[in-house]
This record gives sequence, structure tokens and C-alpha cells, in this order.
Amino acid sequence: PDKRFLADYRPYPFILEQTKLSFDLSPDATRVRADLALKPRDRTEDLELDGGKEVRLMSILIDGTAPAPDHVRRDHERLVIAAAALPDGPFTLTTEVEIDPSANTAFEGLYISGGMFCTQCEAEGFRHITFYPDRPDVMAPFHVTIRSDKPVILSNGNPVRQEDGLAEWHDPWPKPAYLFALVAGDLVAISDRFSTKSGRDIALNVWVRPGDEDRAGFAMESLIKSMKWDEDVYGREYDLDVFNIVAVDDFNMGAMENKGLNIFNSKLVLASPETATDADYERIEGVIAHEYFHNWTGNRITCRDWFQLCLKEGLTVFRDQQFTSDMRSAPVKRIGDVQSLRARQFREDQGPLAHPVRPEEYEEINNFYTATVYEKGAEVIGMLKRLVGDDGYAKALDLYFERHDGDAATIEDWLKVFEDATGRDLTQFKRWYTDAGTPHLKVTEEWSDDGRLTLHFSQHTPPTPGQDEKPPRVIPVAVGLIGPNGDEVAATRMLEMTEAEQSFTFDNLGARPIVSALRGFSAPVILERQIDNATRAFLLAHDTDPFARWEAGRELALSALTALAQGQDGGEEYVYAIGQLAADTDADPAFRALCLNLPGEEEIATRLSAAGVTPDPDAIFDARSGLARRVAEAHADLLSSLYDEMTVPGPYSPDAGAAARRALRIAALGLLNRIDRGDRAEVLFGTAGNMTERMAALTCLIRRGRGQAALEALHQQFGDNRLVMDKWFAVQPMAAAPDEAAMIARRLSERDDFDWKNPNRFRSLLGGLAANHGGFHAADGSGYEFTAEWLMRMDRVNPQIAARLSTAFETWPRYDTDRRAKARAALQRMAEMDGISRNLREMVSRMIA
Ligand code: B3K
Ligand code: ZN
Repeated sequence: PDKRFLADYRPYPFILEQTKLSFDLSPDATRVRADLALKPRDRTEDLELDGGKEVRLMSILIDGTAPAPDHVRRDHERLVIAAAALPDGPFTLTTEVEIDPSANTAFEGLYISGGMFCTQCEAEGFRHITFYPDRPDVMAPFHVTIRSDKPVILSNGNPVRQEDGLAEWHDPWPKPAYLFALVAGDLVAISDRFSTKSGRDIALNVWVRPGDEDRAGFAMESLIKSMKWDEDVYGREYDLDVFNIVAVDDFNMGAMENKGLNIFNSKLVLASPETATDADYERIEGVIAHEYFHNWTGNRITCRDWFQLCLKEGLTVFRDQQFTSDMRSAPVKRIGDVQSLRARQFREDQGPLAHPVRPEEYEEINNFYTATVYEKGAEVIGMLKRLVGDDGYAKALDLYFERHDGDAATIEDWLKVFEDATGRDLTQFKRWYTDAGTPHLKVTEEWSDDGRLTLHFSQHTPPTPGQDEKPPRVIPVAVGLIGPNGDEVAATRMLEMTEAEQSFTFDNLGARPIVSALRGFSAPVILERQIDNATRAFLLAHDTDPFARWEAGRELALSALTALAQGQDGGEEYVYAIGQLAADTDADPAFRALCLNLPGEEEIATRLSAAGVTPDPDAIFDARSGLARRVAEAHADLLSSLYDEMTVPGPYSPDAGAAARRALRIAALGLLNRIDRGDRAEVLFGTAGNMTERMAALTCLIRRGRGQAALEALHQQFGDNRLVMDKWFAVQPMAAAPDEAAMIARRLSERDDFDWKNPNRFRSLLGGLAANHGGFHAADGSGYEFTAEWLMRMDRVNPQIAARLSTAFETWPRYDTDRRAKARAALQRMAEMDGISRNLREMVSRMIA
């Protein structure tokens, strides 16, 4: 198969000075004329342009004259014009093509969603619009003219002309094709303005379908906060006269940072208390920020090639995480990020799909928009910042913007600015970008009575596909010491580990302290530490670092759950300690909620398999339910009063304080639901005025097998609201008993309103089942079969979505022989499918390998 390699990079042999596009929009026959002002770097090179096989070439001119036919070659992914047909100096290439947006079910390129024209070009979608050097290092200013009968017509940059049936846009900032966007539809805006720090006045619009205006306000508030934050914290100002956001119902991912015209999945724009949960609000705020921040980290400075994807994504995730920490609670944000890193990225790193933060080969780049590139990419930047300090980081970032503005840059460029700004050698650090896998960091303690504590560390990273040897990495380990009375005796110290084995000492200690290690999760590693439950309980009660404190409780829970899942005893210390914590009114309610939520089944499975034990999904399910029930029984009164006290008076507000109280209330509800037959949940579902509590109540009711009436009521009320119905489809397979989940998913898939070609709807159902660990991995193979069947069906329509959801299978090698055989058979069936897409083929073959 045709693999691409980082090592094969070479610059494009032409300079593209300006791109002019002119669109005549029509649902099944859109005409696109492109005038490209080109200049050869080397006269002997043919001109190669990318273009999908469905793009119909109508005409081609070079400086106004048609080239001889034998100088033009068309294969199914390219158009090649022989060097002999090209002038020596600058020239204009004019092409005219016809495309059919109505036939575009893959939602890549130009397509139609709910009657509106829109585009998605990253990574390689522009080639489905017209012939073009569709690679990120070819950048040009764009001038775009669009003819359409739609009332609102948008593109990148600033508006030049708007009249009936026509709009003209000019984007002065050179950009690669993947940042191009076009929207034409029957849209309404909510509008506002932003005045930049240098006093420029920017028009802001959030465009939605008529009727959705009253749910777009929070997105606008989030945008304004993001613009202000990027000025205050990074000194970055916006650079066009307008900033447009458009909400689209059919979208393959979350959102897209097209220059001046961000396009969003409507679920990341629209929110009202009745339809969106606290988590939705937080996510909207974070993603609006993320896409806005790309304007500098992604657009003004873009990637030289797609291997450098983490250059923009890791950095922009890191920036949006900082933003959310500033807007909300920093410790709660950190704990949430670590939870999702472990659930998604550690999982990826431990299985057949493991790859470096900067991969060196791929078949289909869309398969590399992963937790490793994004979230681990952000962790790596967090480590860099810890190593060079806040001032060093600020200096390096200033230099990055100064040196690379307007460039298509690489990870080497990125590391070089840190080296130049701080004088530090980052050769070894670079391994975090080139080497896949999660390091295991082992620590043991040695205490001597003269008051000296020595910590012995050793690191080792298991092999990953294609990488057997893993040399030691630089690991920043934040350590603090707590005295026996609970006071901190040594503040956080950043130990820098660079060797395979290394020791650090702390002197002049009075009594033997308790070690608080890997504070703030200072590196994305698996910490292996022999520590008894009494010490964990002590840290859960006293650690001054909120992450380490939470982690102690987590470890206590996991040690109990892994024991229980193997038929052993456990949980006594956890049940006691969690009661203490829940009653600690000095602790933030959000923090208490995080501690009260038991680790999920997937996390328990991962822990078992890391310890060399084959996870048994049914035993894990029972262990977790059993422990939750014991917590509820032991602390029924406390939980019940938390449930009653943590109501939030007054009208709904999505702010962090109110959301924290609801989170604690819901955590208490989830536990009490194990012993009150679902009675509280039933009352709450009927009375709550916000979706956060209603969804929580609905989940509880389904778990107790009494969700039917509530499901019907929700459908009755919100049957015509797509976003609410997506939740409705997701929660049923997700909260179902493991042995019923696949059957329930199948029944739902037969409904008329299972509009499966809509990516959100498909993701809801298939993702809902995949999130049910016991259900997806049901012993009879029903979860695997159902999923494989639908992935094959989806692959013919939308390969990106099929490939993305195929990651449900990525942990298959860790289960028992029977399950492995069934999962493998399902993967095999997909691999052998006639006409399988490059996307799905690559995923499946990496998983079977
Ligand atoms: N850059 C886009 C993701 C594009 C995914 C293409 N398969 C959104 C983001 O990360 O901000
Ligand atoms: Zn991004």
C-alpha cells in the first residue's frame, strides 16, 4: 500500500503567489474556477496537482492558452502538467472543474448539510474541490468569489463585496488549502464586537439555523473570553476585521479552525440549560477557545507536513487546557485531563495502534488525529515548561512567534526556539516526540536514621509496533514530602531524571516523611510504587498537592477493585477513607465528586492487564457494582444529605461553582441509586430544570432497569432536537446491563430516526456501546459483531467515521482466548471487505498485525 514517510519530505518545486477561486454553487453541479499564480523554483519539474477522482476537469489554461493534450496527464489522484508545457518564469494556471456536493457523503471537501453548503478541508479535503498543491507548506493569499442563491455566503478573510447572489472575500494572510472554508446557507447570526488591545474593532458572528439563535449565546461569550485571554497570556492579537463561527449538523469531528471562519459541529455551539449538560458547556468553552487559539498556533504558524501535526495540535491543546484552568478550577481541570489521557492515550500507547507523538509514516493522515498527537502532544509541552520554567517558556514562545510567523514549521524548529531562548540542550528530550509508548517509572525509598531519605528511580518503556528499543527519556518528577502530622516538610521539588536508573536524596529530615510523588502528574508515565493502603489513605487526607491527593484515592480504589475482580477481598480502607473525604466540607465539591466516582471498568481492565492479569469484563462489572454498593451502604446518611444539600438555588448557570455542586450531587445520586431502587432518580428526572441532572437521573433509571418511562418522556419532549436525541441514543447502550447492550443497540439501529449517515448520531449509538466495557466485550461476541457490521456499512459512505470508531477494538489483544478469537474474526471480516477504504484498511491491518 502507498505509505508516506517523513524522511521523504521535499519542498514543492513551485511557489504559489496567489490563489483566486470562483464558485458557482449548485447542489449537484458546482463549478469551480481556480487561477493559481505560480513560479517555478526549478524549471525541469513537472507541475503536479492533487485532485480526487470525482473532480471533473472541464478546462485548463496556462497563461490563457490550452496546453497540448499530451502534456497533461490525469491519474485518479493527480493532475500532472509536463515541464515542457510550462513557461520559464511566473505563469497563471487556470482550471475549471465540476463537482457534485450532493453526492459527498464523506463530508470531506464541499458538501451539503441540512440544505447548506459547507466545507471541511483538513487534512486533504481541498483536493476534492479542485486541483491544487494540497499540502500545508504551500501557502498563498486567497481571493474568493461565490455565486449562490443562498442568503448568507461566507469564506475566509474579510468581506469585499456582498450582494444578492454573490459574495467576494479576500484573505490577505497566506494560508495552506486545508484552512480554506466556504459556507452558503439560510443562516442567522448572533453578533457582537471585540476591541483588540491595539484598538482594532472586530465584528464577531455565530451563525446558526433559524430557530437556534437562543442557544448560541454561550459560544459567543466563550469566544470573547478566548480572544481576551490570548492577548493577556500570550500577547496574541486577532488579525482580520471579522471572525465568523458557523454551526453545522453533519460534521466528522468537533470543529475546524479555518482562517476567520471556524466551522463547528453544532453540538459544540448550541447550548441551553434544558438541552445541554455542564460537561457540554465546559466542552463548548474549551473547543471555541481551541479553534480560536489556532489562529496563531496553526494558522499564522502552520505545519510543514502532516507528520508535524502535533506542532499545532499539541500546542493548541496545551493552550486550551491553560485557558480552562484559568476560567475554572485548575486542579479539577488537571485531574480531568489526566483521567482522559489515561483512558484514551495510555490505552492507545499500550496496544497495536501505538505511535509516536510525531509519527514517521502513515497511509491515511486522518487516522493520526489521535489522543497521542493531541493529548500526549500537550503533555510533552507541559513537561518542557516544567523543565525550562515559566519564564523560559514565555521567552521561547515569544521567539517562536517572532521567528516563525508566516512559516510552515517543524518540531525541530519548535525545539530550537526552546534551546535558543533558554540555552538548554533538548537532544534527549526530543525522544518524547520520536518514541512511542508510556514509560514505567519505578520508585523505591530508602530511609536512614540520620534524617536522609533517598529515592531510587528506574525507568523502562515496553516495546511498541516497529520500536523495540526505548532509550531512557528525560522525566521531570515533582516530589514533595509530608510529615507524619500531615504538614508539608519539603515543598515540591522538580527532580530531573535522565538515566535508566537514578537516585535523589533529601537531607536533614526530622522524622521519616511520606513521599508525595509525581505531583500535578508532572510527566505522562505509569508510576510503580509499593505503597500500602494506610499510606494512600494518609495522602488522600493530607496531601497538599490536589492531583496527588486525588491520585491517592484513585490508587486506593483501584487496588480494591483489581483485588475484587480477581475474587479476592478488598475495599475496606477505601470505603472508610472515601467517607472521610466526602464529609470534608473544606474540600471543593468538584474535587469531592471526582473522588467519589469510582474508576470505570475500562480503567480497571487496563490496570489488570498492565499487571499481567487477563481482564474478565463480567468480573470487573461485578466488582465495581459491588464496591459502589458498599460505599452507598456504609455512607447512606452522609450521601443522602449531600444529595439534598448540593442543590443549586436560582436559575441555571453553567459556571464552575454551580457545576461543581451539581457534580457532587450527581455523584451521591449515582451511589445512592444502588440502594434506593432508583426512587431518587425518578423524582429528579421529573423535577430537574436542567439537562445535567436529568441525564444523570436517566442514566440511574436505566441502570436500575426502569428507564422506559423517562426515555419516552424525553423523546416526547425533544424528539425534534437532534442534539438531545443523540444523547438519547447514546445513553441506552451505554448504561445497559452488559448482556443486553448489543441487543439494545441493535434495536435502536432499526429505528427510523437512527439517521446513521449523520456522524453525531452514528457516534452516539456505536460510541455508546463501545463505552459499555462489559457490553462491547460481551462473551458471546455480540458487541464485536454489531460494531463490525456497522463499521463496514459506514465505510462505504464515510470512511473517516468508520476508521475512527474502529478504535473500539484496539484493546482486543488483552482479553481471553475466546474473546480474542471473536474480536479477531470481526477484524478479519472487515479486512476482507470488498472495496474497503484506505482509512479503515490501515486501522484494521494495524490492529491485526
Ligand atoms: N484541526 C481540526 C481537526 C481536523 C481533523 C481532520 N480529520 C480541529 C482541531 O484540532 O482543532
Ligand atoms: Zn486543533
